[in-house]
Amino acid sequence: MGTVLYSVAPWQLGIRSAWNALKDGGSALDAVEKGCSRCEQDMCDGSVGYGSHPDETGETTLDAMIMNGDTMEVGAVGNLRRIKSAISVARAVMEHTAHTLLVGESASEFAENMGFPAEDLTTNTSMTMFAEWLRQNCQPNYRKNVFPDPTKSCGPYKPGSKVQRGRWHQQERKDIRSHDTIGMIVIGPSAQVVAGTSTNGANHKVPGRVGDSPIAGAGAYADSAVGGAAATGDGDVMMRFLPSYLAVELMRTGMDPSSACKTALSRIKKHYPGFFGAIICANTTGMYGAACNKVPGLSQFSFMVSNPHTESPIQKK
Ligand code: SD4
Repeated sequence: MGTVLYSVAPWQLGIRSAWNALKDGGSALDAVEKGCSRCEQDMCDGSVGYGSHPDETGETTLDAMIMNGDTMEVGAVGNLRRIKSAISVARAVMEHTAHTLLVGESASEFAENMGFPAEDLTTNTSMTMFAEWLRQNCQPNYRKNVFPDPTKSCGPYKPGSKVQRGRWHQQERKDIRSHDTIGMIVIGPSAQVVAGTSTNGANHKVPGRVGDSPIAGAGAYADSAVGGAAATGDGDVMMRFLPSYLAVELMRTGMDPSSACKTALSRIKKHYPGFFGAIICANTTGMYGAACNKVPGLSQFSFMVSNPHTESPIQKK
């Protein structure tokens, strides 16, 4: 019937929704959309969907993409505001426009025009996170945009300042709970490969920041002639290396999925040995693999698989 691969935390409901979509006769595109949507609605781990990971102004924004490996079409949204169903908006971009990626306020206006409801993406949880971050990092007169102390890590931004504003605190970058993505590869009954992602990105990001998740070849990639890949982790670093594209291209040369995943991550590791990230890959024969850059003492990523041999998802680390 097909295979569903799914990263990264044990969010069983997402993979079950995708698998059920295939069982009900849906396409691989439907399965990716349903699986990611389920996680968006459930606010999986606070890392996907609304209500968590506010930016430096307290707003939660979303990134998502979907790629059809039959046609090589991609639909994606970055920094999407006010709309909860990021993966469905991404699919609408793919199916109802000639474009690939829409961002920010314009993406939200597109979504509203397409009938998606505008809703508040903040919750008590996200407001509490924001308030705590302000308290710990910003000057009391943050609201007035006056920053006598340039070592504090929130705006306004000035040229020449070496302060890594908007960068997550080092510990936070390495804590899986402060950022994560649902990344999904589905190989449908007709061997169509579809990959997709959805996330609310990095906690306390600079407004306007778009991560790797909605970038084709970075967050995910699919080619029905070969297979698919999806990545999670420190998107600011990972998107510089297009790891999902590289993994698919390595599988095209005949490399097995596990080795392709490892090789794609090792490129990043060469320049950023301490980066935190992971990738999953599957080829059209149903073989799959995953790799993770292990950072000592820190939480690790996991992934899940459903296929005709193991209808209940198996979780792997
Ligand atoms: C991002 N890659 O926005 C996403 C978040 C993530 O583990 O997956 N973090 O950078």
